[in-house]
Amino acid sequence: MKKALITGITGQDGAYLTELLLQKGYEVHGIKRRTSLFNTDRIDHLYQDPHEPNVHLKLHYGDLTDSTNIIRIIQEVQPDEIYNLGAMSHVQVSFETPEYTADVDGVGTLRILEAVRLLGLTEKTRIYQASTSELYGLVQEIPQSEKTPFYPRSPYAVAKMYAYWITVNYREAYKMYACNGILFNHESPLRGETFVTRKITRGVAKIGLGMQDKLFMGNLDAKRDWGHAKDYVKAMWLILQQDQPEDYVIATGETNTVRDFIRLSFAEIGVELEFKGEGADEKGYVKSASNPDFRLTPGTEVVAVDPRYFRPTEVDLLIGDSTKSKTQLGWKPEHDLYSLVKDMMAADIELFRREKLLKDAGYKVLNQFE
Ligand code: NDP
Ligand code: GDR
Repeated sequence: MKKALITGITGQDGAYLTELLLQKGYEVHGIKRRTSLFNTDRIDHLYQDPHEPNVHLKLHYGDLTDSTNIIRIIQEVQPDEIYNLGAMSHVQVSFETPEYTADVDGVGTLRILEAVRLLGLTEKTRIYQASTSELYGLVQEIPQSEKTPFYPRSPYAVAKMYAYWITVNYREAYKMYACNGILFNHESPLRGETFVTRKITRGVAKIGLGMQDKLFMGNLDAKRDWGHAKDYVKAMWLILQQDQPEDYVIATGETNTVRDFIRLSFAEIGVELEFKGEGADEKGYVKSASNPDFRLTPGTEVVAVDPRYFRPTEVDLLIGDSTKSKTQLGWKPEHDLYSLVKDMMAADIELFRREKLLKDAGYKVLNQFE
């Protein structure tokens, strides 16, 4: 039975990857951080009571800033594959916490590679590094491929650039099977609530159900190549199953604006939007509403721009060329933007329908201070 170790197992990708690897018969080990409240919601359905026999999912407390912890866990687990998904992954937050981001996202990767080397596991353990389309930053070329030069535009991207190159360097210096998956944005119903897609689908579901008035957004012109996380974790696994370690771009090859994503999300509740104004003054209004389950009046303002969400330096346009992964890995996404939006909207409508039902029935959120 193969053993995999996943850093960032409690995140969006960690959860889907765990599901995939368990299905493939792996013993999966994950590193989770100690938090004051439970942080394992996304993998609770996969959790196995450690008192039961044949437990295939095991969690270890740890942190990418703690070398000795990383070394000990890798020594204990002796993994065949490590998926380094742990990161402070929010681009805007990285402007607020640049040093911490460099430590976790940059040096954290070095800690993993160095632990594998120190423990004499260079021939046994294959390493996947969660690299990102944010490396491309300021547009140098479109579409962006493995050969496109990098121009990172945030502390997050700069930290990930270190991680990218240290992975390449350890591969070349110590003949390690260490690879970068340069993944473009990928989303799902498990996406963190402050990333743009999930913020939109949650907001639109709540607006439709009469639980929120308006969405306050940042740059509506930003263009992203959005895929589904379920498809992208399959690529991570494929990258570690090849004869030779190489780096791969994983993307859909389609790009859309944030405004397009908002439009498509509102369309899921039967609302057609019209946008008026420009930049910080742009607003979105209900043009027509056709679904009687979601009552919205034409003319209502439901989207406004709040410059608070603008970034000091923005990545304007991402669109990936994943020809290499299609031909070499045989990877192909099953979802397109429409099915992604559908999946996310259905999940958030369900989530807030339940919340509304409880509220309407007189249940309040439990608050021990009341
Ligand atoms: P999430 O933000 O959903 O998950 C990040 C994970 O990292 C969480 O499990 C988090 O733990 C953990 N983590 C954060 N800080 C530390 C730390 N100091 N030590 C150990 N673990 C830590 O990210 P995604 O699942 O979306 O992304 C996975 C990886 O892929 C990340 O590295 C991200 O940068 C990268 N990536 C993501 C893309 C995307 O579009 N989703 C695209 C390209 C790359 P906790 O739950 O406790 O916060
Ligand atoms: P990104 O994702 O920065 O691409 O990083 P995010 O969803 O945060 O932003 C995408 C684009 O939308 C614009 N935007 C807003 N973003 C947020 N979060 N909130 C808003 O209100 C808003 N309004 C407009 C942003 O300016 C940006 O242009 C994600 C992360 O998962 C990274 O970890 C990963 O490496 C990259 O994707 C690929």
